[in-house]
Amino acid sequence: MADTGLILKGVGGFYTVLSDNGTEIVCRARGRFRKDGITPVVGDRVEYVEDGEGRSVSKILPRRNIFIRPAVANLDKLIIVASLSAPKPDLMLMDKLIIRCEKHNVEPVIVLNKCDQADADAADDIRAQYAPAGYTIIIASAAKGDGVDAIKAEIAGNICCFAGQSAVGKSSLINAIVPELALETGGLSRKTDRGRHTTRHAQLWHVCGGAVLDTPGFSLLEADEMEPKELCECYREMRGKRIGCRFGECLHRSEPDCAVKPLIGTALSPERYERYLIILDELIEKRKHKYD
Ligand SMILES: Nc1nc2c(ncn2[C@@H]2O[C@H](COP(=O)(O)OP(=O)(O)OP(=O)(O)O)[C@@H](O)[C@H]2O)c(=O)[nH]1
Ligand SMILES: [Mg+2]
Ligand SMILES: [Zn+2]
Repeated sequence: MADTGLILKGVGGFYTVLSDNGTEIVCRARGRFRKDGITPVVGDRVEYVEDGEGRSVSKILPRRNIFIRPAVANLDKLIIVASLSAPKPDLMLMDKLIIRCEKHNVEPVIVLNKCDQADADAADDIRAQYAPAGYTIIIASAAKGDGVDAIKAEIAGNICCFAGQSAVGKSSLINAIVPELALETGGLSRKTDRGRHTTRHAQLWHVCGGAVLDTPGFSLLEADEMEPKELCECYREMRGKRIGCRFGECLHRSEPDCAVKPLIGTALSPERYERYLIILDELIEKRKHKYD
C-alpha cells in the first residue's frame, strides 16, 4: 500500500516529501508524470511507493488550487507582507494579490512589517481600507519580534506562502519565526549589487505545525485570467451585492441603480474602490487585445 505525504522541495527530478508520519524522505518522480504533462510541485499531496530502486512518487492527489509563479499547490493562506517604512506600501499590488487569493480560495493575511521604524499611527490608513473586508491584519517587526507569535498562529496547520514587494522583510520575518532557517535577506540592495534576486527556487519549510514558502518580491502568484464581471466577486465588500443592482452584469462603475456605489465610504473603502476601477479597466483592455 502506498504512503502519503507533502512535497516540500523538488530539485533535479528528486522530491523531498514530508511523510504523514512526520519524517522527511527523498523520492524520485515516475516517468509517467512527464508523459501526462503533470509535474509534482511543492505543496502537492502525493502517494509514494518503495520499489527496488528506492522510493518514488506514484500519484499526485487532487489539488485544491495551483499557482505557476511560484509553482505551488494547495495553498491555504497567503501572508501578504508590506512595509510601514521603506519601501512604501504598494496597495495596488496588495489588492491584486488579494484578488488571486479570493479567486483560488486562499485566505489572505496582511502583515505590516517594520513597525519599529514607523509612527504608532502608520498602519491606521491601511487598516481603514481593509477593515470593511474583514481581513486579518498583523502589525509586525522582524527586527524587534512584534507580531511573530500572531504569524506563527496563522501558520499552524496550513500551507502558507509569503508574498509582497521586494525588501519588505518576508525572509526576515520567516527567520524571526524560525531562526534555524537563516534565509538570505537584504532585499533590493542585494538584488542591485549582484544582479539577481536573493530568494531562489520554491521550497516549503515544515515549521510551526504548518509549511511556509518564501518568494522573491517579483512573484505575483500568476494564475489564469478572469472575466471582468468576476472581479467584483473577488472583493468581499462587493461579493453577492450584484443581485441588488438594476443590471444583472453590473460592473459597479457608472451603471444606474447600482447596489455597490452607495456602499463607498462605509462598507467599501473609497481607495479600494478606486483601485478596483483601475484593475477592472486593465482586465477589459486585456480582453480587447486578446483576439487582435
Ligand atoms: N528596521 C527593520 N528592518 C527590517 C525589518 N524586516 C526586514 N528588515 C530589513 O529590510 C531589508 C529587506 O529584508 P528582506 O527580508 O530581505 O526582504 P524580502 O521581502 O525578503 O525581500 P526579497 O527577497 O527581495 O523579496 C533587510 O535589510 C532587512 O534587514 C524590520 O522589521 N525592521
Ligand atoms: Mg526575501
Ligand atoms: Zn452594481
